[in-house]
Amino acid sequence: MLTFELLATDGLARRGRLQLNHGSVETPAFMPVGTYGTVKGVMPDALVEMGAQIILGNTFHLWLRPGLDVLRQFGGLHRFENWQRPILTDSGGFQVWSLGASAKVTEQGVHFASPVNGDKLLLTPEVSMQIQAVLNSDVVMQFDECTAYEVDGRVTGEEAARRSMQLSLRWAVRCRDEFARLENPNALFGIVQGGMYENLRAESVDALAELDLPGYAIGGVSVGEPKAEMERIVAHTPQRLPAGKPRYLMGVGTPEDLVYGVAHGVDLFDCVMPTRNARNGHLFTRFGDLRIRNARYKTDERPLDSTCACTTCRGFSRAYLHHLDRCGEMLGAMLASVHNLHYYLNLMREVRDALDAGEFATYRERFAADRARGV
Ligand code: PRF
Ligand code: ZN
Repeated sequence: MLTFELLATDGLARRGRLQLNHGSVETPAFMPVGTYGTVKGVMPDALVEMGAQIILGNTFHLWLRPGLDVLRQFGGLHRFENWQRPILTDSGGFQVWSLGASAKVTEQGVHFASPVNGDKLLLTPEVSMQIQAVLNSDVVMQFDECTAYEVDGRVTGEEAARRSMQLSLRWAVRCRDEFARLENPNALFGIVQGGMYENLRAESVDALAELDLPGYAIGGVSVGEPKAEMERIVAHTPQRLPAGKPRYLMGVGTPEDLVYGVAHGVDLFDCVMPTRNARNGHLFTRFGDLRIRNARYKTDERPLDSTCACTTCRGFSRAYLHHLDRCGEMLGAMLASVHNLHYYLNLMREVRDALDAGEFATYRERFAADRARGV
């Protein structure tokens, strides 16, 4: 079950509310990534406290470990990972694709060797739907092929991008049929592909809209292309999707990318950046990014961000976080992950408030000026 309500618009930007089986999601929203059934380094109650409304899981990883028997025993992913709010799962298409040469794509699906034990596996649209039904994900993503930006330094040409996009469309139909056969009570989202070609993106949008799915994602961006290319696609595609349905930009991005996406009609985002960068000492703040490893923070008693209300900023100094990072202490990665996720979730909260107040354009200018100020 899924309903999507548009509460306000400002230019192409939208303020909405998504109703899913495990609860509602105020949009625009950022979804923390929990690949293996854990948002790395962050407890579920901390996610709730910082305002996470929905988190991700990955079909591919959870299929390999712990496997379907354990997940079936727990009645799905929610009880297994102790997360009661909505979950969206990616279909495995992108994750298998990320294995690169060791994966072989055919009409049937993707053949690959398990990176865990070397077993020969075949992931198909049907298998992906079956796994995501066992997970009981609130939002199920179609199985797709993410078109590479370039292979061996050569940008993917239009004909190759078209074949890949059309394969994803045929897989979307198979996903819809299998999802219906399984009588899955959740929501299936289609994924727009088409590489860097606006005509192909438009064809993909039109064909997916015909399937009348409850939501749509934009895939195949943030795959190594120049920033200007990503922005060109994000300026083109979201506004062409059905207005009454949620739009999800997959795997994007920096704080600036999120605000740009909202301005062009995107409702949902996910990205490993806040958690992955946290583990590498890269912190996001209202006044720009900060590398906690830098010697200048050795004696700095200030919090990471004086305007941040997160647990980390309320109790810990830059000097302490610098120390933990230098020593490789796990608490350092945990505190940094809490802060970065809080920053992303709060950014989306501020964007929603600005849209509610009809002040998104002003907010966008202040956001850019603040971020350029420097920490
Ligand atoms: N397809 C799927 N998942 C994804 C992507 C995609 O194209 C991307 C691209 N940025 C991230 N995650 N299924
Ligand atoms: Zn903070």
